[in-house]
Amino acid sequence: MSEEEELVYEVHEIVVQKIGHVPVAKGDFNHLPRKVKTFVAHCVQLCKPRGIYICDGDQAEADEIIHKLLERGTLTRLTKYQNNYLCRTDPADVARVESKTFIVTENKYDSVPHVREGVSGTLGAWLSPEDTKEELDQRFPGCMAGRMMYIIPFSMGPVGSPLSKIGVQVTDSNYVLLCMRTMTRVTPRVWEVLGDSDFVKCIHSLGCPRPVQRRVKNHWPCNPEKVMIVHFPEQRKIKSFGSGYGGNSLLGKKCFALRIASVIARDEGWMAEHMLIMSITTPKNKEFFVAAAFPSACGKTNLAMLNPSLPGFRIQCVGDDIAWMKFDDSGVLHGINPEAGFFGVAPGTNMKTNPNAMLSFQANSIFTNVAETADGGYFWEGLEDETPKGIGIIDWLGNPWHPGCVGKAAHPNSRFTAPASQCPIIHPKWEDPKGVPISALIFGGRRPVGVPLVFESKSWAHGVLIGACVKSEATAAAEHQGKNIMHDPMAMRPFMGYNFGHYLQHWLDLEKPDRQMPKIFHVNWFRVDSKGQFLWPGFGDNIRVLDWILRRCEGDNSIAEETPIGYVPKKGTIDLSGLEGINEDELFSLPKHYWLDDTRESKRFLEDQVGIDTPSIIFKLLDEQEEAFNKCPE
Ligand code: OXD
Ligand code: MN
Repeated sequence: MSEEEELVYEVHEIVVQKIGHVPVAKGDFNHLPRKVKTFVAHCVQLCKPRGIYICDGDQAEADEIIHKLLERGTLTRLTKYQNNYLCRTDPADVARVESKTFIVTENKYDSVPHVREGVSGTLGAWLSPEDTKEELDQRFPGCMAGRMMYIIPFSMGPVGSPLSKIGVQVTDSNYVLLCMRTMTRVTPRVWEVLGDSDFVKCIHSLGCPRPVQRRVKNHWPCNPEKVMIVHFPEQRKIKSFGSGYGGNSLLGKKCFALRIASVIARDEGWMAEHMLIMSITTPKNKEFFVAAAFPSACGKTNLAMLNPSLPGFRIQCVGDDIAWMKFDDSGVLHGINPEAGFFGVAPGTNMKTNPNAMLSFQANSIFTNVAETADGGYFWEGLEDETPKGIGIIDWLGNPWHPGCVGKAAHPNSRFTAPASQCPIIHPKWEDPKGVPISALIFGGRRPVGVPLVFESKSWAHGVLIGACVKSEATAAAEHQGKNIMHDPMAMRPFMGYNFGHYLQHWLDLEKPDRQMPKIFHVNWFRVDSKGQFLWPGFGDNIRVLDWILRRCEGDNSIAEETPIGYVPKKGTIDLSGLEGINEDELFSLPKHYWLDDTRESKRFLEDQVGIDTPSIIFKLLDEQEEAFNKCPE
């Protein structure tokens, strides 16, 4: 019996139900599955909320919560649209806090790799169970005093799909409840599907018990000094304290669907990845699904909803951020989007860069830390041409703003939260419990120099190496300033739930003779010329690269040539019709000394960061790459 199951709780059903002395404000505690009752009772005893609210996901619940948040001033109605709201957070709570995010296991090396002595590890942070207990004991006891505790039943993936998983989140934030309703499937059907099985336990608190100890800014209670997000993969549990912001508080997303799910996936033989899933139908009416992993803020949402510039192609979106994939009995990899909404970076999104995203959030959406126009609209950098000229704008901090002002109108990590079902090109099978068959996996990053527009791995293992070597220019979401290139292996650096070396081995082990292994590619839309100008137009023109990828998936060997980094397109095999001034030679060149340096740097990174946990084939392939470049003419 676990510590939680041993707890004794009493339910009194006289006037209102009570757990201990805490009244149940909504819902029927008696009808919850047994293990959920135990979990909730434990949370009540620990957090001491003033009441318990068991969520049912219906519209009346949303109306009630929105009404409360409007009254309090946390949300403002954006009157230009239907049921759209603006939320300004405390300016100290605007992004994921990687430095306070930990994985807790008995054995350190289950969580993180053996790094070289004197090197600080960047692939996840481990905290011992003892230190974790000490930290959490300073935070959680009584942390919900004077606040309601919301109990949120949610399914990641279609309710009841064999690929889906169930979580229960308790939170004292009704903003979090509202967003969880969009980003996951919140419904009492979850209780039925769950029965007596286990679920992922998610405990979230703003860390602001009443009476509040710190000044609350923007009606956004939080506790930035004490933020802590801890994952217990062995217990399938997450505890998050002090932040109400997206990735820290919507625990179904990064915490569950990536960090905890990557561990479940390893144990059960599947994959939980930071990948979009999209469908491409060719002019010959053949449909393919691909999954693609790019580091945060590299345009996954834009690619997932691409508006193709080549005639005859059709794109449909399955998901924009996370893919759960499993080989079926016939050896075909099938993927689902475990999420139900988009939590996208707002700045840069407009009718040119991503019309389908724009159309997804014209109603029923929440905008966090964007600017507001005087006519009740949203505004952010990138919307200048789509906003009435001269209109009054209030920035994300609540101050008047006009073009040319110092400072940004919207926070660079400001977000839209929109139901995926509202995307005009959402795939009819996006909720298919079987998932969709995946033909290709694509990695990518922002690589201004050296890296060609597209290349293909020589084998599955070589594809794993390509994923392990993903790097990108740093972004706002990654908490870093400046333009340095950072390693983000598999685009999972901030989201790894276990030892990255073991993760690479898990990927390698997925290859089996009776499986149709997807082909693996790497793309780079961001290469620049010597003047710093992009060599590739990107956005809708990326269909030209996808077209080449699909022809490779169909087995066209005439369009590729082998190089030390893999297969690249033979000159003239990417469809450039209607495009002018593309410098194919520069776009595809493989500068020998750049690649020698890059290969050695990647090797050093893996030696430093993954050390003895790195599967030996990875180093062997890197050595082969270095040798092949050494043999290339100057
Ligand atoms: C995200 C991220 O929010 O990757 O999706 O940071
Ligand atoms: Mn992401």
